[in-house]
Amino acid sequence: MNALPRKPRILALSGGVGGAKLARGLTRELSVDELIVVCNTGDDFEHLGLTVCPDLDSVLYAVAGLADDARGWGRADETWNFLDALRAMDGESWFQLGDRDLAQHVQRSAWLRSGLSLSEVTARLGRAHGVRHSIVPMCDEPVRTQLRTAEGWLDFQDYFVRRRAAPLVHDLRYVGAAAARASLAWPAIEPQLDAIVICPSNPYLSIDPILAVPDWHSRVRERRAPVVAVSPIVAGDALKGCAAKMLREFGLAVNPVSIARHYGELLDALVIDSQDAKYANEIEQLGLAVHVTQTVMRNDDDRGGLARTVLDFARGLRARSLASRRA
Ligand code: FO1
Repeated sequence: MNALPRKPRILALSGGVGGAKLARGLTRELSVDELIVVCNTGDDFEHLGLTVCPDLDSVLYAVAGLADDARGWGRADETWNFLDALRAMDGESWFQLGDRDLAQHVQRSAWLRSGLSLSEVTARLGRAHGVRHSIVPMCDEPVRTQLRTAEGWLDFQDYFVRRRAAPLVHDLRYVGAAAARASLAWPAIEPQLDAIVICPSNPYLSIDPILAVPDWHSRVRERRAPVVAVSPIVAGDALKGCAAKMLREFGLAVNPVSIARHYGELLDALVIDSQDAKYANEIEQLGLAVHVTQTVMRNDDDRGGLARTVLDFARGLRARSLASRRA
């Protein structure tokens, strides 16, 4: 396994897609000793006998420069021979596995079957792709996100991909999270942290599963460094995925104020998009610091730029809180 940085400055919590973009930006701004990215594994599932870890893979592929940016998941320059052959046999083709991506799932599953932990397997996959930064699963035990819908409890991928996120969602649960242990030893890391960054990922589907692991929840709650989130909601919508749909179904406004309220006391500050500047006051009234900037990441310049902005903002907050503690 890659040695984890002993003195990381930034711990990022991430899902796939939007989170992976900021994670890539952070790896461009921070050295391998300064960053750890903790990924959601609540989306993981067993499919065709393979263990598929979509968010870990989205982050690994994004950081390695292998991601398909337009699709938001899987690899660029993909071919689909396996899927076509499977379809011709009337196999389970609702979840699209590209040929190159398939190799990742086959190799991961073989390593897991040989007894390696998901953390070790992820480090090996990262090394194989030339990733030097630490990208770790939130825990080694399986955790599975399920949604209570009008059709009953559904497994995440069944809801999200097979049913195209159409069923109305009433509730969520993260099966296995309560008994899971965080993948990282904390005492060695915490004192050096400048900030915990919550990437612009779906709070219910990507960040809450991480926080449902009791170790992660207490670490975030008892942090010394500021927790800074980037809103996944921009101009009344989610850039990708179903965060906006879920907010609506829970009777909440689709704006960054709902994101701030959702994280509540776990959050010190929120970065919101310039298009949502009008919400800054309302969020400040909740006791949070706010930074308004362009958060939409179309290319690597945007990803690096947003990472820089978030880091400067977080370090400013950290310096202010240290100064006020000294005063
Ligand atoms: N998302 C889809 O909407 N359709 C797919 O067929 C699909 C396949 C897929 C294969 C590998 C992988 O790593 C991710 C894949 N995703 C697909 C994305 C994934 O289901 C979700 O985007 C994430 O779990 C949400 O972060």
